Amino acid sequence: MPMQMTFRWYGEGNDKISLQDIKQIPGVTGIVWALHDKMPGEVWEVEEIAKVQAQLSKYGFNMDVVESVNVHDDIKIGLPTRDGYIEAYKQTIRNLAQFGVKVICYNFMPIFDWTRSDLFHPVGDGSTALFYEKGMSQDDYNAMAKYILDFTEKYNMSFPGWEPERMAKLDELFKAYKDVDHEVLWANLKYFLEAIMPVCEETGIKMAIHMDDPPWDIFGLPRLLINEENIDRFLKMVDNPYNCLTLCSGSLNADPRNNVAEIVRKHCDRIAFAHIRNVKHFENGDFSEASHRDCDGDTRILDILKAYHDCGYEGYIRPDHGRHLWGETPGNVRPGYGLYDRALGIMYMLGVWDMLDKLNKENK
Ligand code: DNO
Repeated sequence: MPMQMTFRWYGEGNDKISLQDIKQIPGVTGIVWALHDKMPGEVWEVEEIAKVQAQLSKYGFNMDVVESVNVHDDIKIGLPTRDGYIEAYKQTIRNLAQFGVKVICYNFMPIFDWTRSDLFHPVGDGSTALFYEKGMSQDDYNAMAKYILDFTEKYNMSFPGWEPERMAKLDELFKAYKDVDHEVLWANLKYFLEAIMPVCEETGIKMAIHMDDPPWDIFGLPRLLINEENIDRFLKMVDNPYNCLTLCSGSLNADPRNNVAEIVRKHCDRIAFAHIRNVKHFENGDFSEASHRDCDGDTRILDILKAYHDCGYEGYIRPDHGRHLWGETPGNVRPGYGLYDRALGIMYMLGVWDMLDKLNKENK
């Protein structure tokens, strides 16, 4: 089985891109989906999942990968209430299994999911991309959250992991996390995974943790999935074939010391889902996202694709964020998730992959 190309879609009424448009991108077999109106901790009901299945199957797409079933803060903090939320999570896994879901992508970042300081930063060619100004984002979490939430409110959007209900209680959340240092967070992650692994074994669903984005502590909050050493620790900590990675090249490579291709070669059998994204670094630690083409950024996309190919990767893959192109402006595009640059990214990846396949055959 070859690797399986997928495309993230935010759902009917929640994404301006249609399944019909996605169908025209060569090679896409599955849609990476989620029930985006669910709060962390709520069970995903069978009837709700069935609705999405009906939409996807009309176009012949599979629903094998979910991104994300978000983990409740009480689990990350380690509060006594966590057991109830873990039971709910297990029920969601069982419900998803009824529809053939194979992989759940999730993250274990305290309070915030991905963070950026500019969602539409000029790239220099007339397009824009997500941008992170290291200095600015370190200081004032309220200012950073306000920037994102003003955007989502203005354009009537919601970002996964940025639920306004949670963000309204930011100061309270920070207080609740005050004793959660790296070691406590590791222990809480282990507790969560050990509790759900039996359900994963029973249903065949792999849990694939997303890398922390950006890969360093922010606002004093600990982050774990940030480099090779910590990925090694994570996989050993719960050494189970259902405990896997969503290896996000862009998240990891925001720290230029990370060599993503090396991590692919080391842990290929535990990567259930690959996110391919290119990042350009600036000397002061800022970074901008870039096109998927190798030479447009510093992530070494060609080395990464070659590593997956050499390992015989058969998991799921998707283009990650793209630039905003050709009339994609605030208000008509989800930041990072336009149609065009992600479609170009897919063609780039498939071009590289097909050529590697061809060379392998010729050399046999
Ligand atoms: C950003 C995404 C993340 C990712 C979650 C997974 O665009 O890569 O939001 O979906 O961290 O839980």
